[in-house]
Amino acid sequence: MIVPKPVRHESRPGSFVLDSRATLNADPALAEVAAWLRGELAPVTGGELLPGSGTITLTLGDLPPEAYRLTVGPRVEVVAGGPAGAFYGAQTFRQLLPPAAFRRAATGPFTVPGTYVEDEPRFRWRGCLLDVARHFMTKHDVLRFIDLLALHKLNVLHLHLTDDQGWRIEIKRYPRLTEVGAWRRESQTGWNGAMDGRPHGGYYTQEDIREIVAYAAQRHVTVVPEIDLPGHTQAAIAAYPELGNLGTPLEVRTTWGVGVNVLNVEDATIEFFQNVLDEVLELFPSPYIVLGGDECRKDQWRASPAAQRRMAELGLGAEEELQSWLIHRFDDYLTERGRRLVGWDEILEGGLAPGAVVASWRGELGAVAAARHGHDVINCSNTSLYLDYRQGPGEEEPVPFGTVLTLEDVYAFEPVPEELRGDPAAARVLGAQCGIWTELIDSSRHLDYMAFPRLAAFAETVWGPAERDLAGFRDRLAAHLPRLEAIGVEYRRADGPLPWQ
Ligand code: TNX
Repeated sequence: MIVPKPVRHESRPGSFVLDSRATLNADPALAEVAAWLRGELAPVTGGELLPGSGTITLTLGDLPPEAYRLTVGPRVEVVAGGPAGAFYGAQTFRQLLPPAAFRRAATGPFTVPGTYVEDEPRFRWRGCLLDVARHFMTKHDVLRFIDLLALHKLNVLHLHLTDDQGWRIEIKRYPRLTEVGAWRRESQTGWNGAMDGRPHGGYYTQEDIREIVAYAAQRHVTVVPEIDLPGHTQAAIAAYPELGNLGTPLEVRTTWGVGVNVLNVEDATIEFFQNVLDEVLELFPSPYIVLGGDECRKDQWRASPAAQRRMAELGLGAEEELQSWLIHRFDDYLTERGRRLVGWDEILEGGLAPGAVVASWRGELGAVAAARHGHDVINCSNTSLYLDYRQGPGEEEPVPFGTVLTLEDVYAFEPVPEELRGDPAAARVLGAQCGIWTELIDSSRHLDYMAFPRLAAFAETVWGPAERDLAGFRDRLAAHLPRLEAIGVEYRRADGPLPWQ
């Protein structure tokens, strides 16, 4: 009962016993995977899982990089196309152990029934966005979350690092971004009076970021940073008022919703963010960098003589074109440095920058349009994948946010939008991504509740075949939930929340 469901999974005669006598041999190219597996199995094996007669072996074979074959009999053999495949094979092996093996203090020996698994993912972008701007998650919480993504064979953590309500990454050249921008004061107003209003803050130092990126890389998760602009920038403007349009100081925003404060379009502002990006690129090896582009209100540009002058100089007729011009400049900047810009689907408005990848969130229309124009697309549809939405209609749900998105809704999701099926443009869909926006999620505990088990359903949709089998998924989930429990994940129970909120 593996989650996500492998391509092929059969029983075989015999069994394997995992105890302190087990040994682990790995191809040198898989040394990191072996080190990780030794660490994960240490509570079960009671020690080192040293190289020896090779009761567990990790080897390379002629397969795609993320594919693996796992055979369990008197020995355990993982044959993989590359380190990622070996890692997924090892993750599958862990799931063949009893749930107790996921405890930090586990007592073996554990017997694993004879098994053969053949597996590889359908999509290469299997992502989850975590908004650490609205509510900061500690480094420890992020590392733990990366382990949970990896357990489900997800491979992208999109970290939403900046927004109106907080700037969460240290930038050495501009210390006020975190000295000022990472902290918001107490307030009584807001969209959700019950949970908003407390003073709040926090940020990651560059050392923290390096650690997060390296930890994720060991687990074959790419951390894709987002610096949201030109909207969602009030925290940055609070730190450096010259970035805004008003010429008067602002504070880090203490309410939710789409704000009016956006960046100005001066050369100095573009240069400021290019300098920020220089540090970001240094920290994140990700080929993809997200620069937002979402929900940018144009009111201030309409009212600003400087913005209007710029539009006249550039011969632009509408403010949407001004945003598009700005995004093009950043697209050029990233392209020159060998990276690709990802933007939310609003970057389609006013003309899409040539190399840009579209993260389509407002349903799937953006995904269809961008793919047909030859752009790579990540399906982030809010109607299927926004895990900040409530999981049931009940009064006792901890999130007053209106839309209901059940486990079954997520499981029914298909990464390739219906309109693109059978169209060669479907090949432009790199994959899909859940969104965990945290206006109303203020702890790791609450994050667990919103993410699980819906993230397990998502993993099946983006790893496994296009066909859905809800009954089969329910069975797999019944076997999987005790693993989450052993890890200490407070997932949502089928009958609703426990009264901890
Ligand atoms: C829309 S998705 C947003 C976020 C909010 C989210 C709440 C996107 C690109 N923008 O700023 O947090 O809705 O669900």
